[in-house]
Amino acid sequence: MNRDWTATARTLSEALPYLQRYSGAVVVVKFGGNAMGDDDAMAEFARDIVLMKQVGMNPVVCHGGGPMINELLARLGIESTFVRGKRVTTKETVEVVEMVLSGLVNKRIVQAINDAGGRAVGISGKDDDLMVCEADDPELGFVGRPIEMNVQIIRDLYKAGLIPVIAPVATGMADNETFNVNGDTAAGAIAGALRADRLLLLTDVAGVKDKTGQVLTQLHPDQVRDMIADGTIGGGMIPKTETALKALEDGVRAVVILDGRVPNASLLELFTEHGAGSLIRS
Ligand code: X2W
Repeated sequence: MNRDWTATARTLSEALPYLQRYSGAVVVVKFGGNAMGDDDAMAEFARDIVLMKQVGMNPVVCHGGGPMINELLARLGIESTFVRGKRVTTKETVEVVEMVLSGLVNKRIVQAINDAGGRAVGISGKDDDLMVCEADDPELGFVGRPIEMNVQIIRDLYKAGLIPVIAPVATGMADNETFNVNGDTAAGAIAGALRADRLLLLTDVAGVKDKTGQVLTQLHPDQVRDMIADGTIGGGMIPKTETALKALEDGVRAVVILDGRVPNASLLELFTEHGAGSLIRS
């Protein structure tokens, strides 16, 4: 292959202002189950995260894994039911949720980051009481809404050169209570508590679209509220944009909703003028 090495060098040079801007920045990356592809795509995601760390940023990975939970529940003969985008979670289901998220999915991401030369540590919202929840809605069972965040553990990890990888499973106020938390909700709560510079929501759509289906690259929170109210934003984009609005209120500087299946999606967003997806900021 005849590569244009001059272009590679120019790309690096053009990234300098972005590297300077984001030096020391805390970037929470939500990696949704739908954005996780095959092993190659996972390896590429991991390389992007390790690159962020290498250039002096503090990436914090919060993941989902809904499709992987569905798969194991199906194998066990348990039906998956969703209400307003959230899984109805019985005592039996929550055990499967914890096994899949804290076990399979979390360790797959940790391993991929470590294989890419990073130092990932996988935890869940239970570790050091990172995320304490109460029941979100009686109809949903053991679905948690974060009411208390203790993010010092995350700061301790990134200051020590480690990359935290967090599964959205949490403790309740009562003993032995386990809550299933929507991955976007958990990422937003963590980003908010950290006052993160960026929250990247990696999903399987290109971003927030207007009525004509065009992706909007920049949005003000008021615009997002109007679009939710008039129905332009619908379906699965509602919880994502609501998470974004809440995170901005909590002090996150900007939220980006982008397609995680695009190669190097995070790098495209952070280190190029082009950007990616929809950026929401006041
Ligand atoms: C989600 C947690 C995983 C998740 C679930 O049980 O599927 C609730 O719905 P994605 O891949 O980001 O959708 N929890 C309460 O959010 O995964």
